[in-house]
Amino acid sequence: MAKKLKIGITCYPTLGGSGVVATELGKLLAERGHEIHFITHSIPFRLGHFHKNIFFHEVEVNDYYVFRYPPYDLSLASKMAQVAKMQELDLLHVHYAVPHAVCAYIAKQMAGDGLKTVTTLHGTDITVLAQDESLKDLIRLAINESDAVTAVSGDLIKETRQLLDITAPIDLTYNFVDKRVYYPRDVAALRGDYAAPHEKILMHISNFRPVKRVGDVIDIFAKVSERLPSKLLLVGEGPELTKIQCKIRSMGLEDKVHFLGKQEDVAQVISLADVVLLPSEKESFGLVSLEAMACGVPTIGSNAGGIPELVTHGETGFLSPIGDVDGMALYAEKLLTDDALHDKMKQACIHRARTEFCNDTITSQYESIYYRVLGIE
Ligand code: GMT
Repeated sequence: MAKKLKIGITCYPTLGGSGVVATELGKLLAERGHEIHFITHSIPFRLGHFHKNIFFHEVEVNDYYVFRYPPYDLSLASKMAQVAKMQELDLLHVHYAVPHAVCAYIAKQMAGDGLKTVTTLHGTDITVLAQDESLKDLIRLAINESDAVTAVSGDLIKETRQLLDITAPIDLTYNFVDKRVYYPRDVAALRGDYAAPHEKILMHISNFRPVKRVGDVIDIFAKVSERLPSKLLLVGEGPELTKIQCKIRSMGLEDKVHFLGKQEDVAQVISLADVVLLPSEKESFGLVSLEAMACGVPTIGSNAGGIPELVTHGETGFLSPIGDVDGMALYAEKLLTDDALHDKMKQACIHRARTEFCNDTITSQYESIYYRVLGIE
Protein backbone atom coordinates (compact mmCIF):
# COMPACT_ATOMS: atom_id res chain seq x y z
CA MET A 1 0.00 0.00 0.00
CA ALA A 2 1.34 3.44 -0.94
CA LYS A 3 2.48 5.67 1.90
CA LYS A 4 -0.15 8.04 3.29
CA LEU A 5 1.11 11.60 3.04
CA LYS A 6 0.96 14.72 5.16
CA ILE A 7 0.08 17.54 2.81
CA GLY A 8 -0.19 21.29 3.44
CA ILE A 9 -2.62 23.09 1.11
CA THR A 10 -2.73 26.84 0.60
CA CYS A 11 -5.33 28.55 -1.58
CA TYR A 12 -7.67 31.53 -1.64
CA PRO A 13 -10.17 30.10 0.82
CA THR A 14 -13.10 32.43 0.31
CA LEU A 15 -13.45 32.93 -3.42
CA GLY A 16 -12.89 31.67 -6.92
CA GLY A 17 -12.53 28.42 -8.77
CA SER A 18 -8.97 27.89 -7.57
CA GLY A 19 -10.15 27.85 -3.95
CA VAL A 20 -12.95 25.45 -4.82
CA VAL A 21 -10.59 23.06 -6.63
CA ALA A 22 -8.01 23.19 -3.81
CA THR A 23 -10.61 22.54 -1.12
CA GLU A 24 -12.36 19.73 -2.99
CA LEU A 25 -8.99 18.13 -3.71
CA GLY A 26 -8.06 18.32 -0.03
CA LYS A 27 -11.33 16.62 0.93
CA LEU A 28 -10.85 13.85 -1.62
CA LEU A 29 -7.24 13.25 -0.50
CA ALA A 30 -8.39 13.07 3.12
CA GLU A 31 -10.95 10.44 2.12
CA ARG A 32 -8.04 8.44 0.68
CA GLY A 33 -6.31 8.50 4.07
CA HIS A 34 -3.86 11.36 3.58
CA GLU A 35 -3.54 13.98 6.32
CA ILE A 36 -4.47 17.41 4.99
CA HIS A 37 -3.45 20.71 6.58
CA PHE A 38 -5.08 23.81 5.13
CA ILE A 39 -2.89 26.86 5.80
CA THR A 40 -4.87 30.01 4.96
CA HIS A 41 -6.38 33.14 6.51
CA SER A 42 -9.91 31.67 6.80
CA ILE A 43 -11.59 28.28 6.74
CA PRO A 44 -12.15 27.33 3.07
CA PHE A 45 -15.81 28.00 2.24
CA ARG A 46 -16.39 24.62 0.61
CA LEU A 47 -14.82 22.62 3.46
CA GLY A 48 -18.17 21.44 4.85
CA HIS A 49 -18.34 18.71 7.45
CA PHE A 50 -15.75 17.59 9.97
CA HIS A 51 -13.25 15.02 8.74
CA LYS A 52 -10.67 13.44 11.02
CA ASN A 53 -7.87 13.82 8.44
CA ILE A 54 -8.44 17.54 7.81
CA PHE A 55 -6.83 20.30 9.87
CA PHE A 56 -6.97 24.07 9.53
CA HIS A 57 -4.11 26.42 10.48
CA GLU A 58 -5.07 30.09 10.51
CA VAL A 59 -2.58 32.65 9.26
CA GLU A 60 -2.62 35.68 11.52
CA VAL A 61 -1.23 38.89 10.16
CA ASN A 62 0.93 41.22 12.21
CA ASP A 63 -0.52 44.69 11.74
CA TYR A 64 2.03 46.70 13.70
CA TYR A 65 1.36 50.44 13.24
CA VAL A 66 4.42 51.12 11.08
CA PHE A 67 3.05 48.85 8.35
CA ARG A 68 1.10 50.67 5.69
CA TYR A 69 0.22 47.22 4.27
CA PRO A 70 0.20 44.40 6.88
CA PRO A 71 2.48 41.70 5.40
CA TYR A 72 0.15 38.72 4.89
CA ASP A 73 2.61 37.03 2.54
CA LEU A 74 5.38 36.94 5.17
CA SER A 75 3.02 35.65 7.85
CA LEU A 76 1.81 32.97 5.45
CA ALA A 77 5.35 31.85 4.54
CA SER A 78 6.27 31.72 8.20
CA LYS A 79 3.12 29.75 9.10
CA MET A 80 3.77 27.31 6.25
CA ALA A 81 7.27 26.63 7.60
CA GLN A 82 6.01 26.26 11.19
CA VAL A 83 3.25 23.83 10.22
CA ALA A 84 5.65 21.90 7.97
CA LYS A 85 8.06 21.42 10.87
CA MET A 86 5.52 20.78 13.64
CA GLN A 87 3.34 18.42 11.59
CA GLU A 88 6.24 16.88 9.64
CA LEU A 89 4.59 17.63 6.31
CA ASP A 90 5.82 15.77 3.24
CA LEU A 91 4.88 18.58 0.92
CA LEU A 92 3.09 21.86 0.39
CA HIS A 93 0.62 22.11 -2.47
CA VAL A 94 -0.15 25.73 -3.30
CA HIS A 95 -2.90 26.92 -5.59
CA TYR A 96 -2.43 30.17 -7.52
CA ALA A 97 1.11 31.40 -7.98
CA VAL A 98 0.75 34.83 -6.40
CA PRO A 99 1.70 34.98 -3.60
CA HIS A 100 1.29 31.33 -2.62
CA ALA A 101 4.10 29.80 -4.72
CA VAL A 102 6.46 32.56 -3.59
CA CYS A 103 5.52 31.93 0.06
CA ALA A 104 6.09 28.19 -0.42
CA TYR A 105 9.56 28.95 -1.77
CA ILE A 106 10.38 31.00 1.35
CA ALA A 107 8.86 28.33 3.63
CA LYS A 108 11.05 25.71 1.99
CA GLN A 109 14.17 27.76 2.75
CA MET A 110 13.02 27.96 6.37
CA ALA A 111 11.88 24.36 6.80
CA GLY A 112 14.67 22.66 4.91
CA ASP A 113 15.02 20.82 1.64
CA GLY A 114 13.08 17.78 2.80
CA LEU A 115 9.91 19.78 2.24
CA LYS A 116 8.71 19.50 -1.35
CA THR A 117 6.46 22.05 -3.06
CA VAL A 118 3.84 21.63 -5.76
CA THR A 119 2.30 24.68 -7.47
CA THR A 120 -0.95 24.60 -9.42
CA LEU A 121 -1.46 27.48 -11.84
CA HIS A 122 -5.11 28.42 -12.26
CA GLY A 123 -5.23 31.13 -14.90
CA THR A 124 -5.21 34.76 -13.99
CA ASP A 125 -2.05 34.20 -11.92
CA ILE A 126 -0.41 33.81 -15.35
CA THR A 127 -2.72 35.35 -17.96
CA VAL A 128 -3.12 38.61 -16.02
CA LEU A 129 -0.49 38.86 -13.27
CA ALA A 130 2.49 37.48 -15.21
CA GLN A 131 1.94 40.30 -17.74
CA ASP A 132 2.82 42.75 -14.96
CA GLU A 133 6.54 43.46 -15.24
CA SER A 134 6.74 44.12 -11.50
CA LEU A 135 5.64 40.53 -10.76
CA LYS A 136 6.89 38.58 -13.76
CA ASP A 137 10.37 37.65 -12.49
CA LEU A 138 9.01 36.73 -9.08
CA ILE A 139 6.39 34.40 -10.60
CA ARG A 140 9.06 32.84 -12.84
CA LEU A 141 11.31 32.24 -9.81
CA ALA A 142 8.48 30.66 -7.80
CA ILE A 143 7.56 28.36 -10.70
CA ASN A 144 11.16 27.35 -11.37
CA GLU A 145 11.76 26.62 -7.69
CA SER A 146 8.66 24.41 -7.29
CA ASP A 147 9.35 20.68 -7.28
CA ALA A 148 6.37 20.21 -9.59
CA VAL A 149 4.10 22.62 -11.43
CA THR A 150 0.68 21.79 -12.73
CA ALA A 151 -1.76 23.84 -14.80
CA VAL A 152 -5.48 23.37 -15.35
CA SER A 153 -5.44 23.33 -19.16
CA GLY A 154 -3.13 22.77 -22.09
CA ASP A 155 -3.75 26.35 -23.12
CA LEU A 156 -2.54 27.63 -19.75
CA ILE A 157 0.62 25.51 -20.06
CA LYS A 158 1.25 27.05 -23.48
CA GLU A 159 0.66 30.58 -22.23
CA THR A 160 2.90 30.04 -19.17
CA ARG A 161 5.73 28.86 -21.39
CA GLN A 162 5.30 31.77 -23.79
CA LEU A 163 4.98 34.51 -21.17
CA LEU A 164 7.62 33.32 -18.74
CA ASP A 165 10.03 31.24 -20.85
CA ILE A 166 9.52 28.24 -18.59
CA THR A 167 11.17 25.13 -19.98
CA ALA A 168 10.67 22.77 -17.01
CA PRO A 169 7.85 20.23 -17.35
CA ILE A 170 4.34 21.38 -16.39
CA ASP A 171 1.78 18.65 -15.65
CA LEU A 172 -1.73 19.00 -17.00
CA THR A 173 -4.30 18.55 -14.22
CA TYR A 174 -7.77 19.53 -15.38
CA ASN A 175 -10.37 20.81 -12.96
CA PHE A 176 -12.74 18.09 -11.77
CA VAL A 177 -16.18 17.66 -10.22
CA ASP A 178 -17.31 15.26 -7.54
CA LYS A 179 -19.92 13.16 -9.31
CA ARG A 180 -21.59 12.40 -5.96
CA VAL A 181 -22.48 16.10 -5.72
CA TYR A 182 -22.74 17.25 -9.34
CA TYR A 183 -25.52 15.37 -11.15
CA PRO A 184 -28.86 16.56 -12.62
CA ARG A 185 -30.98 17.44 -9.59
CA ASP A 186 -34.76 17.24 -9.58
CA VAL A 187 -35.67 20.91 -9.45
CA ALA A 188 -39.15 20.71 -11.00
CA ALA A 189 -40.74 22.24 -7.89
CA LEU A 190 -38.24 25.14 -7.80
CA ARG A 191 -38.28 25.99 -11.48
CA GLY A 192 -41.74 27.56 -11.30
CA ASP A 193 -40.36 30.27 -9.00
CA TYR A 194 -38.24 31.60 -11.86
CA ALA A 195 -39.90 30.75 -15.17
CA ALA A 196 -43.27 29.73 -16.61
CA PRO A 197 -43.45 26.17 -18.02
CA HIS A 198 -43.09 27.39 -21.62
CA GLU A 199 -40.06 29.58 -20.85
CA LYS A 200 -36.42 28.55 -21.17
CA ILE A 201 -33.85 29.39 -18.51
CA LEU A 202 -30.43 30.81 -19.44
CA MET A 203 -27.91 31.17 -16.62
CA HIS A 204 -24.61 32.88 -15.94
CA ILE A 205 -22.52 32.20 -12.83
CA SER A 206 -19.35 34.13 -12.10
CA ASN A 207 -17.45 36.58 -9.94
CA PHE A 208 -18.66 39.45 -12.18
CA ARG A 209 -15.17 40.58 -13.12
CA PRO A 210 -14.46 42.30 -16.47
CA VAL A 211 -12.83 39.11 -17.89
CA LYS A 212 -16.20 37.36 -17.66
CA ARG A 213 -17.82 39.82 -20.14
CA VAL A 214 -21.14 39.77 -18.30
CA GLY A 215 -22.29 42.60 -20.61
CA ASP A 216 -22.16 40.04 -23.45
CA VAL A 217 -24.37 37.73 -21.38
CA ILE A 218 -27.02 40.45 -21.28
CA ASP A 219 -26.69 41.17 -25.02
CA ILE A 220 -26.99 37.48 -25.87
CA PHE A 221 -30.02 37.11 -23.62
CA ALA A 222 -31.68 40.24 -25.08
CA LYS A 223 -31.45 38.74 -28.57
CA VAL A 224 -32.66 35.30 -27.45
CA SER A 225 -35.58 36.68 -25.45
CA GLU A 226 -36.83 38.65 -28.47
CA ARG A 227 -37.28 35.38 -30.31
CA LEU A 228 -38.02 32.91 -27.51
CA PRO A 229 -39.92 33.12 -24.19
CA SER A 230 -37.07 32.94 -21.68
CA LYS A 231 -35.60 34.09 -18.39
CA LEU A 232 -32.03 34.88 -17.37
CA LEU A 233 -30.72 33.85 -13.94
CA LEU A 234 -27.55 35.64 -12.76
CA VAL A 235 -25.66 33.94 -9.95
CA GLY A 236 -22.72 35.39 -8.00
CA GLU A 237 -21.50 38.89 -7.37
CA GLY A 238 -18.48 41.09 -8.03
CA PRO A 239 -17.25 44.47 -9.19
CA GLU A 240 -19.30 44.64 -12.42
CA LEU A 241 -22.64 43.82 -10.80
CA THR A 242 -23.94 47.38 -10.46
CA LYS A 243 -22.99 48.21 -14.05
CA ILE A 244 -24.84 45.08 -15.19
CA GLN A 245 -27.92 45.98 -13.16
CA CYS A 246 -27.95 49.41 -14.84
CA LYS A 247 -27.56 47.82 -18.30
CA ILE A 248 -30.48 45.47 -17.64
CA ARG A 249 -32.67 48.39 -16.57
CA SER A 250 -31.68 50.55 -19.53
CA MET A 251 -32.56 47.69 -21.90
CA GLY A 252 -35.94 47.18 -20.18
CA LEU A 253 -35.11 43.58 -19.26
CA GLU A 254 -35.62 43.76 -15.49
CA ASP A 255 -38.78 41.58 -15.54
CA LYS A 256 -36.91 38.82 -17.35
CA VAL A 257 -33.76 38.70 -15.21
CA HIS A 258 -33.41 37.25 -11.71
CA PHE A 259 -30.38 37.96 -9.51
CA LEU A 260 -29.67 35.07 -7.18
CA GLY A 261 -26.47 36.42 -5.61
CA LYS A 262 -23.85 34.04 -4.23
CA GLN A 263 -25.12 30.49 -3.83
CA GLU A 264 -23.70 27.57 -1.84
CA ASP A 265 -25.52 24.68 -3.49
CA VAL A 266 -24.29 25.25 -7.04
CA ALA A 267 -25.42 21.84 -8.34
CA GLN A 268 -29.00 22.56 -7.31
CA VAL A 269 -28.95 26.04 -8.85
CA ILE A 270 -27.32 24.97 -12.13
CA SER A 271 -29.85 22.18 -12.55
CA LEU A 272 -32.49 24.91 -13.06
CA ALA A 273 -30.82 26.02 -16.30
CA ASP A 274 -31.38 24.91 -19.89
CA VAL A 275 -28.11 26.50 -20.93
CA VAL A 276 -25.18 28.22 -19.23
CA LEU A 277 -23.54 31.27 -20.85
CA LEU A 278 -19.75 31.74 -20.53
CA PRO A 279 -18.59 34.40 -23.02
CA SER A 280 -15.32 35.13 -21.14
CA GLU A 281 -12.42 37.17 -22.45
CA LYS A 282 -10.00 34.88 -20.57
CA GLU A 283 -10.73 31.51 -19.05
CA SER A 284 -7.99 29.02 -18.37
CA PHE A 285 -10.56 26.27 -17.81
CA GLY A 286 -14.07 27.41 -16.79
CA LEU A 287 -14.98 25.33 -13.74
CA VAL A 288 -18.58 26.54 -13.80
CA SER A 289 -19.03 25.08 -17.24
CA LEU A 290 -17.82 21.70 -15.96
CA GLU A 291 -20.18 21.92 -13.00
CA ALA A 292 -23.00 22.64 -15.45
CA MET A 293 -21.90 19.82 -17.73
CA ALA A 294 -22.02 17.33 -14.86
CA CYS A 295 -25.58 18.47 -14.15
CA GLY A 296 -26.50 17.91 -17.81
CA VAL A 297 -26.49 21.57 -18.83
CA PRO A 298 -24.67 22.54 -22.06
CA THR A 299 -22.57 25.72 -22.31
CA ILE A 300 -22.67 28.41 -24.95
CA GLY A 301 -19.60 30.53 -24.70
CA SER A 302 -16.44 31.94 -26.17
CA ASN A 303 -13.52 29.89 -27.40
CA ALA A 304 -11.13 31.70 -25.03
CA GLY A 305 -8.20 29.94 -23.35
CA GLY A 306 -8.94 26.41 -22.20
CA ILE A 307 -12.73 26.46 -22.80
CA PRO A 308 -12.45 24.39 -26.03
CA GLU A 309 -10.59 21.66 -24.08
CA LEU A 310 -13.66 21.36 -21.87
CA VAL A 311 -16.62 22.18 -24.12
CA THR A 312 -16.64 20.13 -27.32
CA HIS A 313 -18.19 22.40 -29.94
CA GLY A 314 -21.38 20.81 -31.34
CA GLU A 315 -21.39 17.99 -28.76
CA THR A 316 -21.52 19.46 -25.27
CA GLY A 317 -22.21 23.07 -26.24
CA PHE A 318 -21.39 25.70 -28.82
CA LEU A 319 -18.45 28.10 -28.94
CA SER A 320 -17.94 31.35 -30.85
CA PRO A 321 -15.10 33.89 -30.99
CA ILE A 322 -14.86 36.28 -28.02
CA GLY A 323 -17.44 39.06 -28.39
CA ASP A 324 -19.54 37.32 -31.05
CA VAL A 325 -22.84 37.86 -29.25
CA ASP A 326 -24.86 37.36 -32.45
CA GLY A 327 -23.30 33.94 -33.01
CA MET A 328 -23.81 32.89 -29.38
CA ALA A 329 -27.45 34.07 -29.46
CA LEU A 330 -28.08 32.04 -32.65
CA TYR A 331 -26.54 28.95 -31.04
CA ALA A 332 -28.69 29.45 -27.93
CA GLU A 333 -31.82 29.71 -30.07
CA LYS A 334 -30.84 26.59 -32.04
CA LEU A 335 -30.27 24.60 -28.85
CA LEU A 336 -33.33 25.84 -27.01
CA THR A 337 -35.78 25.23 -29.85
CA ASP A 338 -34.67 21.68 -30.66
CA ASP A 339 -35.61 19.29 -27.82
CA ALA A 340 -33.90 16.31 -29.45
CA LEU A 341 -30.63 18.24 -29.82
CA HIS A 342 -30.88 19.51 -26.24
CA ASP A 343 -31.46 16.01 -24.90
CA LYS A 344 -28.56 14.61 -26.93
CA MET A 345 -26.24 17.32 -25.63
CA LYS A 346 -27.45 16.81 -22.07
CA GLN A 347 -26.50 13.11 -22.19
CA ALA A 348 -23.15 13.93 -23.84
CA CYS A 349 -22.44 16.51 -21.12
CA ILE A 350 -23.09 14.07 -18.26
CA HIS A 351 -20.99 11.37 -19.92
CA ARG A 352 -18.05 13.69 -20.65
CA ALA A 353 -18.01 15.22 -17.16
CA ARG A 354 -18.11 11.78 -15.51
CA THR A 355 -15.43 10.24 -17.69
CA GLU A 356 -12.93 12.97 -18.62
CA PHE A 357 -13.18 15.21 -15.53
CA CYS A 358 -14.04 12.74 -12.83
CA ASN A 359 -12.85 13.35 -9.25
CA ASP A 360 -11.28 9.89 -8.94
CA THR A 361 -9.10 10.26 -12.04
CA ILE A 362 -7.83 13.76 -11.33
CA THR A 363 -7.20 13.05 -7.63
CA SER A 364 -5.08 10.06 -8.68
CA GLN A 365 -3.14 12.31 -11.06
CA TYR A 366 -2.30 14.71 -8.24
CA GLU A 367 -1.39 11.79 -5.99
CA SER A 368 1.09 10.43 -8.56
CA ILE A 369 2.68 13.86 -8.87
CA TYR A 370 3.15 13.93 -5.07
CA TYR A 371 4.73 10.46 -5.05
CA ARG A 372 6.95 11.45 -7.97
CA VAL A 373 8.37 14.56 -6.25
CA LEU A 374 8.89 12.57 -3.06
CA GLY A 375 10.68 9.83 -4.95
CA ILE A 376 8.09 7.22 -3.90
CA GLU A 377 7.32 4.67 -6.62
O1 GMT B 1 -11.35 34.47 -12.46
C1 GMT B 1 -11.87 33.51 -11.93
O2 GMT B 1 -12.81 32.91 -12.41
C2 GMT B 1 -11.29 33.04 -10.62
C3 GMT B 1 -10.07 32.20 -10.92
C4 GMT B 1 -9.56 31.69 -9.61
O3 GMT B 1 -8.43 31.98 -9.32
O4 GMT B 1 -10.25 31.02 -8.89
O5 GMT B 1 -10.45 31.15 -11.78
C5 GMT B 1 -9.42 30.53 -12.49
O6 GMT B 1 -9.25 29.24 -11.92
C6 GMT B 1 -10.34 28.33 -12.11
C7 GMT B 1 -10.01 27.03 -11.39
O7 GMT B 1 -8.89 26.41 -11.94
C8 GMT B 1 -10.58 28.13 -13.61
O8 GMT B 1 -11.65 27.22 -13.81
C9 GMT B 1 -10.92 29.49 -14.24
O9 GMT B 1 -11.06 29.32 -15.64
C10 GMT B 1 -9.80 30.48 -13.97
N1 GMT B 1 -10.23 31.83 -14.40
C11 GMT B 1 -9.64 32.46 -15.44
O10 GMT B 1 -8.76 31.98 -16.11
C12 GMT B 1 -10.21 33.80 -15.75
